[in-house]
Amino acid sequence: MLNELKQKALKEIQGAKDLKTLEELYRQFLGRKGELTAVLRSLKDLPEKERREKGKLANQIKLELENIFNQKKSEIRNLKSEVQDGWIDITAPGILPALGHFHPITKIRQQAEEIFQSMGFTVAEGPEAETEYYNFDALNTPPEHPARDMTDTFWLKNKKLLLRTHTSPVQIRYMESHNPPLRIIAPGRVFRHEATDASHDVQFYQIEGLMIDKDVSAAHFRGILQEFFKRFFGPEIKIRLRPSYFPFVEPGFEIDIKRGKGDWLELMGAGMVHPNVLKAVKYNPNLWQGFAFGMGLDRLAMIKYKIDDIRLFYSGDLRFLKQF
Ligand code: FA5
Repeated sequence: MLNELKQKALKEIQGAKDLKTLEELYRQFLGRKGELTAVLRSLKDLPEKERREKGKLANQIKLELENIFNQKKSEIRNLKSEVQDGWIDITAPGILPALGHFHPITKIRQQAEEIFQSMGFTVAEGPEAETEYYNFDALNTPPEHPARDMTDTFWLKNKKLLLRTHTSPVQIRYMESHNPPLRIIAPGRVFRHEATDASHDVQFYQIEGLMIDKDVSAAHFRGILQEFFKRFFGPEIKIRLRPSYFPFVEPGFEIDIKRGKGDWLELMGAGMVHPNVLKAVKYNPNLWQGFAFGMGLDRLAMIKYKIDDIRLFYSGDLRFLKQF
């Protein structure tokens, strides 16, 4: 009888494919209420001789089975993954692979592009290393012009190129190769050799805007601007236009924005395209007119995400970047 029990146990243990089944088998044979345990318990009621013989055999079988159990257990464990055990704990929290994501400035750029594109603007681009002609001269800013000192320029070693100080040169490049009417935005990186503070960095992003048509007025500009801000920020945004000066526009404005109870922050320069700029690209200023603007993308992001120091965007600090 004991040998039959042993054969049965051995067969079933060998057939076990996962730890759970193995545990159940252990309980069935060797557990507190197990079949072999029951035999061992019943020994005390047997006459001494029989008890000794049967006891010896039962203990031997017990040891044998325990060894087999342990062997089988490590065998199954060596099958590596739980998937191979045929048992997956679907309630266990998974380990997510670390996913990258867009930089906050990229997100803001994409959102702004989408809004302008829906208003009929196409996206244009220009080089970051620019010539003096596109960055200054064609924008009505000849070498002796005092406005050249408005921004401190990084000149490249050969002195033939500079790092563009604004995205306005893209206006010229685009108008040179396209006929009016046109509507473009030109997002991109710009560089200025100046001291940094909470709202100024030596490299930052702008979005240039340009619309040229037969009768475009400052009222069109205001309308486009209001629509953009309403869609970008929602209704709680306030806009303030101040008269200002840029050589490539006349009249010129600066636009500040304020969100909720926050402070006013200068966001962009803008104005009606100067006739000299139109002449530089061989457009007839008596026929064509338009507006242009240059918006600080970082400043837009600062207001949207309530960031009080622009330098955080380029700090490479993952604790900061992971929030977006
Ligand atoms: C210009 O760069 C003009 N090209 C804008 C323009 C375009 C005027 C077309 C008229 C027509 P300004 O230097 O003010 O203008 O810069 C424009 C915006 O860039 C600022 O309003 C501000 O939002 C952002 N900006 C300027 N300097 C910095 C800086 N150091 N760090 C971060 N953002 C800056």
